Amino acid sequence: MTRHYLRGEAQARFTAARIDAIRSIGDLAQQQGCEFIVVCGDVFETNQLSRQTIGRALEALAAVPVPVYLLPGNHDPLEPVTIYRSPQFVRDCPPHVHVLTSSDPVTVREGVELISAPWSGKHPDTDLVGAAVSSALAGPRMPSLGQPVPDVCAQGPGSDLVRIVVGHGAVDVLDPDRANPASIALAPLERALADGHIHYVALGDRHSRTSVGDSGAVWYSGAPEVTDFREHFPGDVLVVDLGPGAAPVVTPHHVGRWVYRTMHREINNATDVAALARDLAGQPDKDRTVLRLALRGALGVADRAALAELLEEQGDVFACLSLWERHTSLRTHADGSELAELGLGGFLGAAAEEMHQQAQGEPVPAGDHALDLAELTEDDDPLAWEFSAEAPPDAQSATDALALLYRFSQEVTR
Ligand SMILES: [Mn+2]
Repeated sequence: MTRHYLRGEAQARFTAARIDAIRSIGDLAQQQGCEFIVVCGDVFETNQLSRQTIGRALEALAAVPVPVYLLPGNHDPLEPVTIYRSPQFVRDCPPHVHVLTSSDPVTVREGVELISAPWSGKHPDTDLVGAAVSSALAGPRMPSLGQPVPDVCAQGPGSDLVRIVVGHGAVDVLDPDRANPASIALAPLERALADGHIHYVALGDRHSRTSVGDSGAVWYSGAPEVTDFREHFPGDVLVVDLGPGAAPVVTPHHVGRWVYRTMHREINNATDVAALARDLAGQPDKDRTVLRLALRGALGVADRAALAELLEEQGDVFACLSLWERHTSLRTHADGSELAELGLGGFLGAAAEEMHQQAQGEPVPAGDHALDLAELTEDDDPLAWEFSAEAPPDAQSATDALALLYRFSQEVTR
């Protein structure tokens, strides 16, 4: 999974964390006495991955001490080029790792059956889970799940067979796309659960851990490592205790090591900058934290320079530190006193004076610019200075330029 905002080695560690999660899940399965693991789709980000990614995933899976069942999802469907039939996967897949390639029930052991709904392409035109459950419960007669399931079912209530449904995709009650033909219908699953025909529905696709409906038996575990800011309770896996005739006991366990966090702050003076500095310094596990800041306020030139320096320093230790542009509004005001402090003379002093005039809204004669403001832009500056070579000179750009000049001058002074 590539994240364009992760620079340098951070992307490599983000990638490695996904492999580490496999080992953590294996360790947890052993500690908790789990009989087996199901992964409900999107095991792989795409069907075209490097040999290294596939090889490392299979190495990690080989170390998992219990059987693992992998469901193809929309990212890794069973299309002709599926990763699951690639020569490397077929050759190196450990014997205790099984790919759920059809909706035929799979016996994990006597008394435990998986009803799985693998994706065979990126855009199914039907509720694959509903179809798989209908087919498994009805045997050769295959009524739609919308019909009452006959009680004469060979393995119905009263038998000791535990049936676990393994599916991928959006459940209809949570799907914003009302017209999606592939939505998983919840109501028939809840009826089948209530009637004791199935005992648990394990779902993948949502990265947020989510209990669906009121049965307590339909869950998305969420992604075992966080992938975005919008996720709720990511980084968990679910340990599910199941038995015939008993409600499932579902316990989340945290295995993820990365964190995505958003901080909103009002920044109007040196005290606010210092408070932000303390907050940033106090964040744990910075090298595994993607932090975005929503900053609002107005700062003098010196405080603005201090903020820029703070963000630059902390940007080096966080996996990623960025301003959330949509929710950031920072203005700078210049009263000239800070620049006087720096005691700039000559060319720089003249440039500073000109920028100061412009910052106060005083017009500067055309063709008489001591400094080209556009040359001061820094693409990678975390403060995202908003200069544009095409824009006419304006007071805010001049103020930002003053703040930048103040910062550079201080660095030279030190
Ligand atoms: Mn998906």
